[in-house]
Amino acid sequence: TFSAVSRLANLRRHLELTETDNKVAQVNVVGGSVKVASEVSQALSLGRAVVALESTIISHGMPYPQNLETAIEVERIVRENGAVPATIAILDGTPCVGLSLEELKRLATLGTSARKTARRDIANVVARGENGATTVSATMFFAAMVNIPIFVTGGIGGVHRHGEHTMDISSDLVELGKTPVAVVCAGVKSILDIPKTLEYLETLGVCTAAYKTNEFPAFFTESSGCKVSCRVDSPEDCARIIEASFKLKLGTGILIAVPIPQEHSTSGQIIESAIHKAIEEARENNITGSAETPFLLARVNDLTGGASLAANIALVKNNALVGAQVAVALAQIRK
Ligand code: PSU
Ligand code: MN
Repeated sequence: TFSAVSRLANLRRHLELTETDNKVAQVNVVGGSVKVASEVSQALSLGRAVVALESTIISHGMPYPQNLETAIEVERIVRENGAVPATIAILDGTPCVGLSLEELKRLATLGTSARKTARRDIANVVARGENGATTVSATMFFAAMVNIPIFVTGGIGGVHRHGEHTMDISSDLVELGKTPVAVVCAGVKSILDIPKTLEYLETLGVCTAAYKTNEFPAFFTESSGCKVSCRVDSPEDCARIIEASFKLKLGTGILIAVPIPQEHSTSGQIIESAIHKAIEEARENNITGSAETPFLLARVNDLTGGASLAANIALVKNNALVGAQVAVALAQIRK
């Protein structure tokens, strides 16, 4: 009976997925509905672990060819740890969940000529049949649409420094406030205002957990000096919180912040001064809005002679490992 019940539950999930697809088709999305790779839809219908991955990190977050190498490597790590990877992007106007190697290559070589697509850009990119690399907010939107509960990235957007004047607050935070997906990241970069980012997440009701630490990590370094209210110490710990949040239909996302592995965090001080310089340059050149984050990432990488890129790659891979373990633990609970 137990397996019959779980088969029924899986069938229900499958039906929900099909229904979602129909709904998309009904609203007449130009270029058809959301395309879900068969490996991904099969895993979802069987209740197996799936990990969503974003694509702005490929197009705008890293240079070619390291972006492609990292994307492939991250998918491999997810697989090696028992989950199915689903990289999300909009290709020729069609939102795709799960990309082929060819599609990953296309996105990696398009680089910044793919449009950086946050939630506000989705309709525009789809209607025009463009190529859109999805940020955390847009990736969460599509992951939730097809019932993928876990999503791995490097860093999320946050409240920018002086955000209280510029109102530059990433839509990633707002999405976390209203979309039930658990996001595994390495915290937020100190190009942003970390204390204000945490305040804003609290306001939005987002459970912000730190993995095996009491402090929120600062992307390139293990700690930010900011304490979190939730510490998690294992993938199972994370999975139980995610399941509780989903069962209660809280509706919010969950942030799981995993510190960069210690052996890669040594260059933190050098990176910090590069960040200060890059922020000054952005101000001098009047670079604001959605162009700011990609500009800062590229400048910090130049100024550190590639050290920040190496750290970025290391932490993304570590997040993929943890995210896959959490996805597997969650699938186990739901069986
Ligand atoms: N932080 C990184 N690397 C990235 C990004 C942020 O360390 O690639 C990308 C993510 O896609 C994130 C987006 O969702 O930048 C946030 O952009 P903005 O600050 O414009 O909201
Ligand atoms: Mn912004």
